[in-house]
Amino acid sequence: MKIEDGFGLYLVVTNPVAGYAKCAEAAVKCGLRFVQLRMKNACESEILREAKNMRAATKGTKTLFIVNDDPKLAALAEADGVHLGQGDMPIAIARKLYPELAVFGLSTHNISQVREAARLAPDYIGVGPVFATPTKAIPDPTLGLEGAAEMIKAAPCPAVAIGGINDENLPLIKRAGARNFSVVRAVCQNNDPESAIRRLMEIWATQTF
Ligand code: 3NM
Repeated sequence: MKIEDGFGLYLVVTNPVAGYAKCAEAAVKCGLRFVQLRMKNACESEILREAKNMRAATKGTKTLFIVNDDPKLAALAEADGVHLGQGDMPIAIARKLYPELAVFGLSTHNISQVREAARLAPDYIGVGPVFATPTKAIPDPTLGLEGAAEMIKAAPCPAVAIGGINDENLPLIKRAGARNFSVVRAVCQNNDPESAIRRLMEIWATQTF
Protein backbone atom coordinates (compact mmCIF):
# COMPACT_ATOMS: atom_id res chain seq x y z
CA MET A 1 0.00 0.00 0.00
CA LYS A 2 1.37 3.39 -0.92
CA ILE A 3 1.99 5.34 2.27
CA GLU A 4 2.00 9.11 2.04
CA ASP A 5 5.15 10.56 3.59
CA GLY A 6 4.99 13.09 6.43
CA PHE A 7 2.52 11.31 8.69
CA GLY A 8 4.52 12.23 11.79
CA LEU A 9 4.16 10.00 14.83
CA TYR A 10 4.02 6.21 14.42
CA LEU A 11 3.24 4.73 17.82
CA VAL A 12 4.85 1.40 18.78
CA VAL A 13 3.19 -0.19 21.80
CA THR A 14 5.34 -2.34 24.10
CA ASN A 15 4.60 -2.94 27.80
CA PRO A 16 2.23 0.03 28.09
CA VAL A 17 1.36 1.01 31.65
CA ALA A 18 -2.13 2.01 30.48
CA GLY A 19 -2.70 -1.23 28.53
CA TYR A 20 -2.55 -2.09 24.83
CA ALA A 21 -6.15 -1.30 23.92
CA LYS A 22 -6.01 2.05 25.70
CA CYS A 23 -2.94 3.02 23.65
CA ALA A 24 -4.68 2.01 20.43
CA GLU A 25 -7.72 4.08 21.43
CA ALA A 26 -5.46 7.06 22.17
CA ALA A 27 -3.75 6.67 18.78
CA VAL A 28 -7.16 6.74 17.06
CA LYS A 29 -8.36 9.74 19.09
CA CYS A 30 -5.23 11.66 18.14
CA GLY A 31 -5.60 10.71 14.47
CA LEU A 32 -2.28 8.87 14.19
CA ARG A 33 -1.61 7.09 10.90
CA PHE A 34 0.05 4.07 12.56
CA VAL A 35 -0.12 2.06 15.74
CA GLN A 36 1.94 -1.11 16.14
CA LEU A 37 1.62 -3.99 18.58
CA ARG A 38 5.10 -5.05 19.62
CA MET A 39 5.02 -7.78 22.27
CA LYS A 40 8.30 -9.54 22.78
CA ASN A 41 8.53 -12.73 24.88
CA ALA A 42 4.78 -13.33 24.92
CA CYS A 43 3.01 -16.45 23.74
CA GLU A 44 0.99 -16.42 20.52
CA SER A 45 -2.38 -16.56 22.25
CA GLU A 46 -1.50 -13.58 24.42
CA ILE A 47 -0.30 -11.57 21.41
CA LEU A 48 -3.42 -12.51 19.46
CA ARG A 49 -5.69 -11.44 22.31
CA GLU A 50 -4.12 -7.97 22.51
CA ALA A 51 -3.96 -7.75 18.71
CA LYS A 52 -7.69 -8.37 18.42
CA ASN A 53 -8.42 -5.67 21.01
CA MET A 54 -6.20 -3.22 19.16
CA ARG A 55 -7.83 -4.20 15.87
CA ALA A 56 -11.26 -3.51 17.34
CA ALA A 57 -10.10 -0.08 18.55
CA THR A 58 -8.69 0.91 15.15
CA LYS A 59 -11.24 -0.69 12.81
CA GLY A 60 -12.81 1.73 10.34
CA THR A 61 -10.46 4.58 11.30
CA LYS A 62 -7.54 6.19 9.46
CA THR A 63 -5.15 4.56 11.97
CA LEU A 64 -3.42 1.58 10.37
CA PHE A 65 -2.89 -1.31 12.77
CA ILE A 66 0.42 -3.17 12.40
CA VAL A 67 1.67 -6.29 14.17
CA ASN A 68 5.39 -6.66 14.77
CA ASP A 69 7.53 -9.58 13.51
CA ASP A 70 4.92 -12.20 12.65
CA PRO A 71 2.78 -11.96 9.47
CA LYS A 72 0.79 -15.05 10.46
CA LEU A 73 -0.40 -13.39 13.69
CA ALA A 74 -0.99 -10.13 11.80
CA ALA A 75 -3.25 -11.95 9.35
CA LEU A 76 -5.06 -13.85 12.12
CA ALA A 77 -5.78 -10.56 13.89
CA GLU A 78 -6.93 -9.01 10.60
CA ALA A 79 -4.30 -6.30 11.01
CA ASP A 80 -3.56 -3.88 8.17
CA GLY A 81 0.03 -4.99 8.02
CA VAL A 82 3.16 -6.39 9.56
CA HIS A 83 6.48 -4.86 10.55
CA LEU A 84 9.44 -7.10 9.75
CA GLY A 85 12.92 -6.98 11.24
CA GLN A 86 16.03 -7.88 9.26
CA GLY A 87 15.90 -11.40 10.69
CA ASP A 88 12.18 -12.01 10.13
CA MET A 89 10.45 -13.56 7.12
CA PRO A 90 11.62 -11.85 3.90
CA ILE A 91 9.10 -9.29 2.64
CA ALA A 92 8.63 -10.92 -0.77
CA ILE A 93 7.67 -14.22 0.86
CA ALA A 94 5.42 -12.53 3.41
CA ARG A 95 3.63 -10.63 0.64
CA LYS A 96 3.05 -13.85 -1.25
CA LEU A 97 1.87 -15.87 1.76
CA TYR A 98 -0.30 -13.14 3.27
CA PRO A 99 -1.87 -11.14 0.43
CA GLU A 100 -4.58 -9.97 2.82
CA LEU A 101 -2.00 -7.72 4.52
CA ALA A 102 -1.73 -4.29 2.88
CA VAL A 103 1.32 -2.84 4.61
CA PHE A 104 4.80 -4.33 4.98
CA GLY A 105 7.31 -2.33 7.02
CA LEU A 106 11.01 -3.11 7.39
CA SER A 107 13.57 -2.16 10.05
CA THR A 108 16.86 -0.80 8.76
CA HIS A 109 19.95 -0.13 10.87
CA ASN A 110 22.58 1.03 8.37
CA ILE A 111 22.91 2.61 4.94
CA SER A 112 23.40 -0.65 3.08
CA GLN A 113 20.12 -1.99 4.46
CA VAL A 114 18.43 1.20 3.23
CA ARG A 115 19.91 0.68 -0.25
CA GLU A 116 18.77 -2.95 -0.17
CA ALA A 117 15.27 -1.72 0.70
CA ALA A 118 15.00 -0.21 -2.79
CA ARG A 119 15.02 -3.81 -4.09
CA LEU A 120 12.82 -5.29 -1.34
CA ALA A 121 10.19 -2.56 -1.77
CA PRO A 122 8.74 -2.27 1.74
CA ASP A 123 5.92 0.27 2.18
CA TYR A 124 7.97 2.15 4.78
CA ILE A 125 11.24 1.63 6.65
CA GLY A 126 12.25 2.14 10.26
CA VAL A 127 15.59 3.91 10.71
CA GLY A 128 17.20 3.23 14.05
CA PRO A 129 18.25 3.32 16.72
CA VAL A 130 18.93 7.04 16.40
CA PHE A 131 19.74 7.30 20.12
CA ALA A 132 20.54 4.64 22.71
CA THR A 133 17.49 2.70 23.88
CA PRO A 134 16.91 0.04 26.52
CA THR A 135 13.61 -0.93 24.87
CA LYS A 136 15.28 -3.33 22.44
CA ALA A 137 16.99 -6.28 24.11
CA ILE A 138 19.90 -6.30 21.66
CA PRO A 139 19.90 -2.94 19.91
CA ASP A 140 21.95 -2.31 16.79
CA PRO A 141 24.71 0.31 17.04
CA THR A 142 23.38 3.81 17.67
CA LEU A 143 23.21 5.84 14.44
CA GLY A 144 23.30 9.33 15.84
CA LEU A 145 21.60 12.21 14.05
CA GLU A 146 24.05 12.27 11.15
CA GLY A 147 23.82 8.56 10.46
CA ALA A 148 20.04 8.68 10.63
CA ALA A 149 19.93 11.74 8.36
CA GLU A 150 21.98 9.97 5.71
CA MET A 151 19.69 6.93 5.80
CA ILE A 152 16.51 9.03 5.67
CA LYS A 153 17.86 10.89 2.65
CA ALA A 154 18.63 7.63 0.85
CA ALA A 155 15.30 5.97 1.68
CA PRO A 156 13.24 4.74 -1.30
CA CYS A 157 9.98 5.09 0.69
CA PRO A 158 8.75 6.89 3.83
CA ALA A 159 11.32 6.53 6.64
CA VAL A 160 10.45 6.49 10.34
CA ALA A 161 13.19 7.51 12.79
CA ILE A 162 13.17 5.38 15.95
CA GLY A 163 15.17 4.78 19.11
CA GLY A 164 15.47 6.92 22.23
CA ILE A 165 13.20 9.68 20.94
CA ASN A 166 11.45 11.84 23.55
CA ASP A 167 9.96 15.30 24.11
CA GLU A 168 13.39 16.83 24.49
CA ASN A 169 15.29 15.47 21.52
CA LEU A 170 12.33 15.41 19.11
CA PRO A 171 13.21 18.81 17.58
CA LEU A 172 16.66 17.44 16.70
CA ILE A 173 15.05 14.54 14.84
CA LYS A 174 12.98 16.93 12.74
CA ARG A 175 15.97 19.14 12.10
CA ALA A 176 17.91 16.09 10.86
CA GLY A 177 15.35 15.75 8.06
CA ALA A 178 12.97 13.16 9.49
CA ARG A 179 9.37 13.43 8.27
CA ASN A 180 8.15 10.66 10.58
CA PHE A 181 9.21 9.29 13.94
CA SER A 182 8.37 6.51 16.31
CA VAL A 183 8.44 6.09 20.07
CA VAL A 184 7.81 3.35 22.61
CA ARG A 185 8.68 4.65 26.09
CA ALA A 186 7.73 8.28 25.49
CA VAL A 187 4.10 7.15 25.28
CA CYS A 188 3.93 3.66 26.83
CA GLN A 189 5.51 4.70 30.12
CA ASN A 190 2.87 7.37 30.60
CA ASN A 191 -0.38 6.40 32.32
CA ASP A 192 -2.12 8.95 30.11
CA PRO A 193 -1.02 7.90 26.60
CA GLU A 194 -3.33 10.38 24.90
CA SER A 195 -1.72 13.40 26.54
CA ALA A 196 1.77 11.99 25.85
CA ILE A 197 0.86 11.60 22.16
CA ARG A 198 -0.63 15.10 22.00
CA ARG A 199 2.47 16.60 23.56
CA LEU A 200 4.77 14.89 21.03
CA MET A 201 2.48 15.95 18.17
CA GLU A 202 2.51 19.52 19.37
CA ILE A 203 6.30 19.64 19.64
CA TRP A 204 6.57 18.09 16.18
CA ALA A 205 4.08 20.52 14.63
CA THR A 206 5.46 23.67 16.18
CA GLN A 207 9.14 22.91 15.60
CA THR A 208 10.42 25.26 12.94
CA PHE A 209 13.99 25.97 11.97
N1 3NM B 1 13.27 -0.61 17.01
P1 3NM B 1 12.10 3.71 22.64
S1 3NM B 1 14.84 0.86 18.32
C1 3NM B 1 11.38 -1.02 18.56
O1 3NM B 1 16.46 0.35 15.84
C2 3NM B 1 12.67 -0.40 18.22
O2 3NM B 1 14.83 -0.51 14.72
C3 3NM B 1 14.44 0.02 16.93
O3 3NM B 1 12.00 2.35 21.83
C4 3NM B 1 15.31 -0.05 15.75
O4 3NM B 1 11.27 4.72 21.91
C5 3NM B 1 13.40 0.40 19.07
O5 3NM B 1 11.53 3.35 23.98
C6 3NM B 1 13.03 0.78 20.46
O6 3NM B 1 13.56 4.08 22.71
C7 3NM B 1 12.44 2.16 20.53
